[in-house]
Amino acid sequence: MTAKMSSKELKNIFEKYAAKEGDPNQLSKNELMLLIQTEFPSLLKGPSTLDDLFKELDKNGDGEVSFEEFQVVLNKIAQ
Ligand SMILES: [Ca+2]
Ligand SMILES: [Ca+2]
Repeated sequence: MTAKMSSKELKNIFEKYAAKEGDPNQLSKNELMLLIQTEFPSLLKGPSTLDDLFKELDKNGDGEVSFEEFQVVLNKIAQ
């Protein structure tokens, strides 16, 4: 059901949510939660929780997700 999404479309979504609070180029956990719940709710079905997803995406462990880190989601929704 998920249409293939380009990196550009993903960037638009990222920027929309990343700008809600704090650094506009980084997703906080709150912002990620909103984004996933609204745009990709299917990612939270099954065993992975938002906490798991956030930890997985935040590769450098700074507590926020940059667009570079966020792009991993593209592979997930393509599955
Ligand atoms: Ca932000
Ligand atoms: Ca990070």
